[in-house]
Amino acid sequence: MPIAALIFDVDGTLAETEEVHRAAFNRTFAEAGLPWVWDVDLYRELLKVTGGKERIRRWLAMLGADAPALSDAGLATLHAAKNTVYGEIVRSGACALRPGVATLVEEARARGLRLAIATTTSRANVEALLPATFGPDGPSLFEVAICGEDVVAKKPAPDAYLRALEDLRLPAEACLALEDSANGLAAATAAGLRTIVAPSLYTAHEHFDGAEAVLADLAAFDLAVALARS
Ligand code: XBP
Ligand code: MG
Repeated sequence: MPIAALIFDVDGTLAETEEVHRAAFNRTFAEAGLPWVWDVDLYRELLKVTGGKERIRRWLAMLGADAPALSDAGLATLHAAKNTVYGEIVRSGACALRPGVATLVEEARARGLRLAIATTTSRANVEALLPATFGPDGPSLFEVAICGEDVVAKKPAPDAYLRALEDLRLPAEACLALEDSANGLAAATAAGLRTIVAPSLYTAHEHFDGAEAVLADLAAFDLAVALARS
């Protein structure tokens, strides 16, 4: 079936956002008086859990008996503060699109393809990232944007992709997913999608069995060839 839409993951796919998330977590912890510092190796481990709130919960479980008592409301407040810091950093222009993303989006639009987002990150983060990276028209480039709040189960569950397909009113065979992580690939594959993977800073060591292609970045993705094959 011909490809009618591209569905993009956000974190690690559109931009290398995870270092911004990590910096935002650490600044938030310090401002809250918490003695936690997530270094690169620890964050790589914690990233196995998608979703910032879920990641903090995992960290509390790792601390075990040393974990402070944190109510659900307290956790939600901490996470919201992290996303405020994330938004500030992103809006300062500190995060650029990954190579090939702008060209791919432009080419896809020129060829009449529809664009969507399926991410586990919070909507506020997407709303900060799109204008800061694509420019003021960024949000209007994607006609569907499914975010963390829109699904019960985050990646590797297929929910975000299934919702994106539903909102696009397209079958999985008519779409291509673009991902950077094994969790994202699992989610897209479980939704029936063919998936192109461009591993990112934190996912380079992962395995991507079942991907349509694994590329250094999306600059290496030839849309014309993919469309001709579909
Ligand atoms: C990305 C994530 C997100 C971000 C943080 O996964 O796991 O949780 O790290 O976002 P994917 P929030 O790229 O597979 O969608 O803190 O807003 O949850
Ligand atoms: Mg990702």
